[in-house]
Amino acid sequence: MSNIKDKLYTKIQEWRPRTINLVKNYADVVVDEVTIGKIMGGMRGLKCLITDISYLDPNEGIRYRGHTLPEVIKLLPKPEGSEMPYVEGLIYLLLMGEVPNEKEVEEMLEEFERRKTVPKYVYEVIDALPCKSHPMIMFSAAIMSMQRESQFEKYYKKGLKKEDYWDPTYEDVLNILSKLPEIAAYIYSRAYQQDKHRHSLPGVDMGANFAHMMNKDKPYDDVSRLHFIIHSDHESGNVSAHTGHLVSSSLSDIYYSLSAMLHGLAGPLHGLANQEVLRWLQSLMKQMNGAEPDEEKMKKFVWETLNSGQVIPGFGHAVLRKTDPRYTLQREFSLKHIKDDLLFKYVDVLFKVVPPILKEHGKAKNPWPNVDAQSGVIQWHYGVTEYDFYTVLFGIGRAIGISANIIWDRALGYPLERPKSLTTEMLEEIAKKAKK
Ligand code: CMX
Repeated sequence: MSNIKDKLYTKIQEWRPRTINLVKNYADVVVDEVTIGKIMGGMRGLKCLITDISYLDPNEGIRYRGHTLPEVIKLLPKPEGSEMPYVEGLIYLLLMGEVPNEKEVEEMLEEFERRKTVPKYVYEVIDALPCKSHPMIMFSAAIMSMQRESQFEKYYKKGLKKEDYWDPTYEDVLNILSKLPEIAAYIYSRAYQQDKHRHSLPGVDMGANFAHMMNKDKPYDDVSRLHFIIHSDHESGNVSAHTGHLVSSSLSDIYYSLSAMLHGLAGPLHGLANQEVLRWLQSLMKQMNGAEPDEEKMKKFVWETLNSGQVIPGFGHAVLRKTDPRYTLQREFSLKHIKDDLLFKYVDVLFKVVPPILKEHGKAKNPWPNVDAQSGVIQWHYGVTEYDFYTVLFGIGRAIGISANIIWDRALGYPLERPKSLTTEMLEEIAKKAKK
């Protein structure tokens, strides 16, 4: 067993009695109320899931293992000369629940290094798809094609004990996470760069390697680190995380689970929103003839979008009730590195203009910007202008948190997810009785 896996096993053994105690002694304790509003409203806010990897406070934003995002950026070890930490260190934090030291990050880097070669057939699968396919389709197909490598499936067929499920899952997770950046970069070259792919650099971290494969200079390595880190986890109720967990609860392996979560991430109300932001911004800038942002004209454009029945992409959130700290971190990065970028100036004026309009419009519970309002703009500045690709970048990050959750789901023996459905008639009956 590697040092990391060994240590994780110790953590799992220490944690298990807490789960057993809750299930055994407190199963009947009421946590929340299921109302018709919650059932009809996409279970918004219903407290019915468990994860210890991250927690989303509506007014504070996400905490990874108890740490706010600014703390995560500050506390995790960084490559020399970089502003942003190792993504591999973040993976360690999410898995172990503690901030790694330099040596522990080094061990994680080694784990990734020895697993990162992508099998040749994965490229062939991507090549077999039309190069006009959406990059998310290529990404999902590539991940699915590797399902044949699953250690979980192999050992499950041989008769794996339930308490050991986490072990081959851990192997699957590291095997797939280490390959995602190269798969994504290959998709980028296949879709947009006439197949001019650059393979992985040995001996560098995920951020630097991705920048190399995307053929980008500094600070794109930090852009990548920041992007993967802030997108990695957002509790377990969002569509991608919940999908990953749900699929995995049937003991489908990580390849099925991650491919499925990508399909949820691909929707315009979720991960595709960063692409939508760019599309929307481009049409705004076109109307403005590429001039410097003008508040009054922008207000008019925002109202036109709302009045035509569309949402303002990059604003609002199902849980958050303030500016997303993931937005703020990217804004700070942008103010430092790309403050004269015209697109960024537009985004910054929207930050000022949109919230009061959404408040006046009166529908959105949260008028503030979310992560997607900024992320595409940074990519655009550094030359990744093909916004169909942005959800793939989100997907690399999100795969990290979902995978950490799935390892722990297995370690703690979480069961098959199976809520109960009712018919409209049944709800009407319940409603009638409650009125009497
Ligand atoms: N622009 C216009 N209307 C909005 C809005 C926005 N940005 N955000 C919410 N609303 C509307 C909703 O469409 C809903 O209208 P209806 O009652 O007519 O259906 C109403 O306000 C209430 O919605 P809500 O409770 O505030 O928000 P939800 O939990 O239903 O949805 C979200 C959350 C993110 C889907 C929504 O805010 C939205 O569509 N935002 C734009 C798309 C976006 O940026 N998505 C990315 C979110 C981050 C992520 O998960 O990746």
